[in-house]
Amino acid sequence: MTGPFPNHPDFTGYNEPVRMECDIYDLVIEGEVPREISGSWYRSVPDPQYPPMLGYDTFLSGDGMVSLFRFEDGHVDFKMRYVMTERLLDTRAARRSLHGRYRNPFTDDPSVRGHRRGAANTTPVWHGGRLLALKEDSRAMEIDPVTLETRGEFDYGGKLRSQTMTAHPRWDPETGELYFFGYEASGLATRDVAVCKADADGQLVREEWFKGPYCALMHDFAVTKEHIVLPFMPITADLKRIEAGGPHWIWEPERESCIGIMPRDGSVEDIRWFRRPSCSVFHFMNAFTDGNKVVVDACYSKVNPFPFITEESKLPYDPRELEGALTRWTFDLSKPGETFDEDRVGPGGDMPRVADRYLMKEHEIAYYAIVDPTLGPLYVHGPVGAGFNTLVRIEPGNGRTTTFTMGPTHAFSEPIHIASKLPGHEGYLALVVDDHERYLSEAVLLEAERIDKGPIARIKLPMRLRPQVHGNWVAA
Ligand code: V55
Ligand code: FE
Repeated sequence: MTGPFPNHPDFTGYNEPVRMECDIYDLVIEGEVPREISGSWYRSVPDPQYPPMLGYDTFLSGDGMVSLFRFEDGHVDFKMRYVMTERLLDTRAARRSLHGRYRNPFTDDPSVRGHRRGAANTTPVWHGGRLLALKEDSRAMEIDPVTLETRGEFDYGGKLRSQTMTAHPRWDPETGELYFFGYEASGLATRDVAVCKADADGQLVREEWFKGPYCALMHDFAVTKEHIVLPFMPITADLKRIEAGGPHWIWEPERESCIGIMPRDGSVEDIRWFRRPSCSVFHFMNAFTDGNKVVVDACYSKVNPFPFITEESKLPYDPRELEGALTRWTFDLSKPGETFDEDRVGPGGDMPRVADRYLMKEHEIAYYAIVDPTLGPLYVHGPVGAGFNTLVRIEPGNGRTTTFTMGPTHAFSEPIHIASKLPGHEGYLALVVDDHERYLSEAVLLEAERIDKGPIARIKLPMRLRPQVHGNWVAA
């Protein structure tokens, strides 16, 4: 048996753990899935096997589950499996949770000291013929793309020196290369950051280290055809605090944000630093180089968005401070100095996506999710506590937006983009939508150019899914 989960927003409502591995053959579909859509949509879901050992742990610690919507000939099959990490194997052997605080091994049960504790719960990434389940505090876990069975830890054949790999690698569709980084590369709370590249075959061909200005929660980065953008924003770690059993991260709003830009084919010796007051960006929409300028679209927020980090920083949590905007940062490399331009291009939101054809180049069109507070009450959903209720299509060049919503009761996860083979067709968006009244989830398929027209297909599940983190589409 297992006891009940804590009565806390990270474990109640839609965040109540589901813990179910399953297969569903031929889901019920309202509407029609175009037959040209053929491939696999993988999603990563944190879903804790057991209640937290210390009474509370964040949503972000949940054991990684990978789910798969497989599209073929207008049909969709569904599959969901745990990633069999060392963390989960240890937990299952003991039939209870053995891990203490988020990213603090000093709070673990002594029986797992020295064991790997990564949960592989953030992003499924397909590269070099491998499906990787990623979490930024660890190396990748390799998954069978058809059965979702876990193959084991993946460290590029023993070549990767970094102890960690970001959950947000950046793929160059023209070269097939995967750019990534690892922070805390030499261990807990270290300032070492590894900048890495795998070639189209999935071989590690580059790994270079540098020391960041401080140890920051570097959740994402940006890459253009010519530059790599390495952001440090002051959610910071300190080894002494962690060793004393304290929180891994605290938010230090009095510190600066530092953004490092290096030539993509240059070296870490060439990083140039830019600065601004503290801010928080978890995801970058896309970035491109235009002459001397590096342009980065960021899902900007004035403060750290995670309630548990604000609480553990002993700062007051005021959701009104979460003001944000889709923000365009322009770094003019022809000018001296450490400042850069900022322009608001759209409403505050997150979970950005651009079509593969725009990756690392100027994106005329992009998609992301927002919370429209005028729609109605917000429901508990995901790690920040409130679900998105509106999907936005934006043309960042002119600020034009269109939206799609299903009302306040339906919470949106991150959209994926599926390219169409039809000439001039903008492709499709798919996202999981969670119904807070009926407690059922579904996948919704939209024409990317006309999200305001509503779904062309609603792919129904007979149960509630736990909110996902990220997903990716892999064409057949
Ligand atoms: C994030 C998610 C994580 C994590 C750190 O969305 C940051 C941001 C699901 O795990 O460990
Ligand atoms: Fe992320």
